[in-house]
Formats: sequence, C-alpha cells, structure tokens
Amino acid sequence: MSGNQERTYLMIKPDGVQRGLVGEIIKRFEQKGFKLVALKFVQPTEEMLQKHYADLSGRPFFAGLVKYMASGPVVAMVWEGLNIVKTGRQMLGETNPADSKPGTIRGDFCIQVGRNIMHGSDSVESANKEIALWFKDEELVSWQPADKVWVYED
Ligand code: IDP
Ligand code: MG
Repeated sequence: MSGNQERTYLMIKPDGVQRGLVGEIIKRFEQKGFKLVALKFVQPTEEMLQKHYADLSGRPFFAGLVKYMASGPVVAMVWEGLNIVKTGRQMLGETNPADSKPGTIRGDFCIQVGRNIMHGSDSVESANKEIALWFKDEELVSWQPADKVWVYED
C-alpha cells in the first residue's frame, strides 16, 4: 500500500450530529482532497464504545464518555490519503477545544473536552483497529476519484 493509501477512522460524535455539523465536517475532508472510503450513520451500543475507548477504561471520565457517545447516532467514516492520520488530527485540533486553534474543527465548533464533536485515530495502528471495529471489510469501497492526478503529484 503506498503512502497515499493511508487510512484513518473519523467519527462525528452525537453532539456533532445533533448540532447539524455533519455536512460542514465532511466538507473539510472532501475539500482537502482526501478520499472517502466508507461511511455509515449508526446508533452505537455502549459495548462498541467500551471497545472503541478501551485504552481509556481506567480514566475517571470513562463512564461519562461512553454515556455521551451512546446518547445518539454518530457518523462513522473511513478516509484515505497521504499522511491522513496526522493531518486528520491537525484538522480536528487538540482534544480539549480550549487548546484548539481557530481553523480546526474543534477550535471552530466546540468549547469543552466532553463535547468535542469528533473523533480521529491517533496512529496508523489505532486507525486499523478502529476501522476493523466499526466496519466489515466489504463496507470499505474501492473506487478511483476522478481528481486524483490533480491532488497528488504522482
Ligand atoms: P482524542 O479524542 O483527542 O484522541 P483522547 O485522549 O483519546 O482524545 O480521549 C478520547 C475522548 O475522551 C476525547 O475526545 C473526549 O471526548 C473525552 N475526554 C478526554 N479527556 C477528557 C476529560 O478530561 N473529561 C471528559 N472527557 C474527556
Ligand atoms: Mg484518542
């Protein structure tokens, strides 16, 4: 797999959905030039979220985090592109919106860490794990964007 095919798992959290930010968030990744590989609108179970956030299970905010994340539907997505894990995190901003720069998603659209509207994988390894947790292989769509040669040098 070439560098241009790096993938990340992005998820618009229940507050992002409730606040009508789905289109705005997806637009930013589309406009950047990244490629959408999979997308679904789901009501996650607490069990899924406990798995998704397993690394944080010892943290005091874990129960509240799972409850918040299960409080409504989320938009689960896989996106692809050169350095997308790192760039995706930069587009999201810091975990705490208070530390996020204007121009980032969290910097522009939210205020508190417990309502930070969006998830993005923090490494290629966790991206692969998260993609496998949220999507079946056959849900990942293979297609060639028509603008590929205008986004990448080769
Ligand atoms: P990340 O989403 O930027 O990767 P993580 O440290 O992986 O940040 O935390 C996962 C999620 O847990 C955060 O996005 C946020 O929703 C929530 N969270 C993290 N720290 C706190 C906290 O101190 N209080 C409440 N929620 C938190
Ligand atoms: Mg994280």
